Amino acid sequence: MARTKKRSSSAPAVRAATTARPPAASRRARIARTTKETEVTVDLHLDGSGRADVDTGVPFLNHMLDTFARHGFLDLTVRARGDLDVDLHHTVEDVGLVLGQAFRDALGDKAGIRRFGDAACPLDEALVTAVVDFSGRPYLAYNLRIKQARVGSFDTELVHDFLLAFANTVGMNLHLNQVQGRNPHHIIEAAFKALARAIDQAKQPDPRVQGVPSTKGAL
Ligand SMILES: [Mn+2]
Repeated sequence: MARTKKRSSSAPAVRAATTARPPAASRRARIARTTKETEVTVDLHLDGSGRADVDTGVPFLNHMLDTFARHGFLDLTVRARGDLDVDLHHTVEDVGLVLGQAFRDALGDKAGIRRFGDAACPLDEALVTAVVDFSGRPYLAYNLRIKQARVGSFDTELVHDFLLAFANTVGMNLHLNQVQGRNPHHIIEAAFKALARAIDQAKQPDPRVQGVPSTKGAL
């Protein structure tokens, strides 16, 4: 009998990145990733109705992902179990990572999509802008100026960690700028709404776009 090599529990159960990506005709993806710190599963449909079913064990993150799905017209299911007894960090960062992998897979080779998107969203006194480019070149310009360390039990600096993991694994350029704001819940929620609306633009098929929207021929 052939010996089968057992995957170690710390090895992520995800496919390695490839340079030439196939089209994702379904615009759906399902990614599961297990490490010694977290277990995360994401089901994503880019052409959804804004329906979210999110349980990460981190209530504020659940709230943000619910908002993100709603305003991004995504169907999104997220299940995460992490070592919250240590810190929220592993779980929040790994959800960002797996969500990004799901986007990357669901976008496929990005043929025929708009690629760029931008949005400005207010929430009471807060106003945040998001500009995205599914460029294949990961970059995050993070300019939220949140003075408070926490929203409830959620560490506000984890927003940066979440978005960095997300932008890196999608392979997207993301510029997030706080125009103004005082309340940290408002600032973060406005950021997630702006991100959702910008991504909704960028993921849209555009009949004028022939093939992959790049002079290089690949993204
Ligand atoms: Mn809220």
